[in-house]
Amino acid sequence: MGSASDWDVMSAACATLDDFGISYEKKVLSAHRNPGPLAEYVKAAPGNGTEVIIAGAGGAAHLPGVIAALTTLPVIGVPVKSKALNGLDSLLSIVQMPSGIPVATMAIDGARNAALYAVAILALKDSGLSEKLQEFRKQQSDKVLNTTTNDYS
Ligand code: RP5
Repeated sequence: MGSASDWDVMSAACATLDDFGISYEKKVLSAHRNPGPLAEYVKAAPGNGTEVIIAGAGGAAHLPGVIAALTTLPVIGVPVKSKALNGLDSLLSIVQMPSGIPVATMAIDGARNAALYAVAILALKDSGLSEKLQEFRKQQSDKVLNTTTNDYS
């Protein structure tokens, strides 16, 4: 994430990865305040076993795009809601990538979905994880189907 102030939002990604038993590293590095260390970190990522990068940032949210420019690992961007423009600035900064350097852009504050998207990518080559993801979807579906009027009236 671009700042420790993003943690309130990005912690949902970690919680979801924990639920699926996926190991991860969480790190604060800013595209603007730490460009050099960020580049070193991203370039080293494939060598330490990183397979997917989730990048959350707000405002002039260039972090996911800069990371995507530095690596061919899949990058999932989370636009963090900003104070000034409610996250619209973050969303547009992340989603409008130039052709050739994609970032999979989630909803504003969509850290949980970012983790689920990472799980889906990792599940392509991990049958156990794929089963967990399918079970998660089934439970989610059942929860909706088992909703009664008592739950909302
Ligand atoms: C972005 O600026 C960060 O991702 C954060 O969302 C926003 C504000 O950062 P702080 O000023 O709170 O460190 O780079």
